[in-house]
Amino acid sequence: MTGRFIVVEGIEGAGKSTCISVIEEVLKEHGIRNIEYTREPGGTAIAEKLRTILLEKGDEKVSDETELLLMYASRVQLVDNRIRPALEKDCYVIGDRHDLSSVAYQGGGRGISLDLIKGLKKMVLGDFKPDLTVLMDVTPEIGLSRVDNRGQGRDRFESEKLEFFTRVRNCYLSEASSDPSIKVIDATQPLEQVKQSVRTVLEDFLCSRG
Ligand code: T5A
Repeated sequence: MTGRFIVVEGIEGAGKSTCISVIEEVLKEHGIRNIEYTREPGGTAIAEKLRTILLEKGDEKVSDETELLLMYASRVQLVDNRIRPALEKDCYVIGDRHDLSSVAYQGGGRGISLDLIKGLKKMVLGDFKPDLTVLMDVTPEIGLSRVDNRGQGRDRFESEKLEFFTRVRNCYLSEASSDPSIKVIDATQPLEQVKQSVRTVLEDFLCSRG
């Protein structure tokens, strides 16, 4: 595959949308026009139905294992139907979340064994992984206050307690410490500085790829 898969990760309100717009800007400045956008969970007709099930607040409790399996069901639909075909056509794919979200939320947050999650990933997606992951790092206090400032209420995940997001964040940072393809951005900085940090990461990535 000749395309590149760039993923943006982070807890709620970390500023992933801002990061995605900077990545798009830098790619275009480098003359890259073939860009596809994805979000997870979601991104295909079936995966969007799974997204609705996963995010809505209902009376029936979603078991942690159900949540994990639905996340992967959605991901496989997206990788098979959109991401791999786009990469094969030399596209750059910018993903709003991918596999690392399952490690951080279902592993770190819910407490499901990381070995189990990584085994499941290997079984359904093999060695498929992003070329670059930009991890927008904020404290849960800041992230959730930004979510609340939007005034759109909280979905099923956003309604979790602060401690849940602290575990998610710690798991993200722990994974980043052992994987050089994950670049951490201090997303508590003022917006202009955050944008500059993302820009630097992208420029370095494109430079290293020649
Ligand atoms: N999930 C997902 C799992 O549990 N497992 C998985 O495997 C996967 C794939 C997805 C949910 O599913 C979970 C994680 C999620 O809970 P979603 O709607 O896609 O749900 O949720 P998010 O991805 O978290 O989307 P958000 O919109 O909440 O987060 P963003 O995109 O990071 O937030 P963004 O960019 O809109 O920024 C939030 C606000 O902050 C401001 C922005 O202007 C915006 O208003 N802001 C800043 N303000 C000040 N200074 C800065 N530096 C700022 N940066 C942004």
